Amino acid sequence: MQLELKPYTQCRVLIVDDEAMSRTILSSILTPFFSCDSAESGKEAIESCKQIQPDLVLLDMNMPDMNGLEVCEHIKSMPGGQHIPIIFVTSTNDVETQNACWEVGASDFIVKPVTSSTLVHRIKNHLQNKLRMELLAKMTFHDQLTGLYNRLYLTNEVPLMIKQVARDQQKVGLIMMDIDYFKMFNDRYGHLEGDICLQKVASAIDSHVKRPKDAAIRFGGEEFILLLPYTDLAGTKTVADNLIKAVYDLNLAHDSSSKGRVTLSAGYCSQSASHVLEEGISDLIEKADIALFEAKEFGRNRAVG
Ligand code: GH3
Ligand code: MG
Ligand code: MG
Ligand code: MG
Repeated sequence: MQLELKPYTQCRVLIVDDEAMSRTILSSILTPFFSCDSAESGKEAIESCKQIQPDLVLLDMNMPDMNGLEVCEHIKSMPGGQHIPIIFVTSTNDVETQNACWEVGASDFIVKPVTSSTLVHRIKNHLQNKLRMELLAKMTFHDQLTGLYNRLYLTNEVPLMIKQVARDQQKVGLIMMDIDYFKMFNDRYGHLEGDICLQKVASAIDSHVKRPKDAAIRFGGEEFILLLPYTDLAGTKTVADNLIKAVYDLNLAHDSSSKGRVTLSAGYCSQSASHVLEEGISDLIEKADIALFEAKEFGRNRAVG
């Protein structure tokens, strides 16, 4: 997993101002340090936020279509918008205006004319905080070795997603996977090769994540879960069979296994999301686990539902 903060030059700063001269001045100050985009109205700013997901917004207060306060409120209510720092840059410097900015969620307030170096450093500070928070969130919910989601994600974030699927009266599919004879793999090739094998298998599983709400999770040592919202049993079976084949096709040597290569076994199930909400995600996991046990019993390298 990538644990470094991206460089400032890759951070997207959106400059919002209705006056062309202001946009030009701000752009020329900031372009050497950040990746800048600009918008000349409130509506355009909101559209840009949807399109490019900026890392920070510099926002003018007085604009003809929407004032800065309205734009700020709107951005803060968009998905992911609450994490975008918004800095007001304005010539209006009275206490009421400043307070109104803080109330709608401003991260900072800078009075025109701006001092170039102060502006650049303030932006850098806000960006650093944002990037650190993003990194922490990523570390909290991801497994370090494989980069897949971890169990904390499963227990803390997945129930929220299942609630949405229940509201839509749809099903949730779950595939529980376990690498076959992995203890023998470690014994034969060593623990470090074992780690590399885990990464390759995880990446094969991750490549089956097709939709934004699908989630590949490292459940334990060599056990993985693929969670498929809005998927019935037939759909879940198709994905499970494809996964078994994908890992087989990696053709990773494992001469202590009967197949001569690394293989996967899987158990799968699908249930209505409202049932999962009532019984808990552990019920779904248990069902898949029982099916996984059968897959092992029936000879491994297969999916059972
Ligand atoms: P089965 O086919 O029945 O699943 O047998 P198995 O050997 O795969 O299952 P077992 O549960 O006996 O062994 C799992 C092994 O996975 C043992 C453990 O050392 C290894 N393992 C767990 N986590 C890691 C890890 O992070 N890295 C490596 N290299 N090995 C791990
Ligand atoms: Mg203006
Ligand atoms: Mg296991
Ligand atoms: Mg195993």
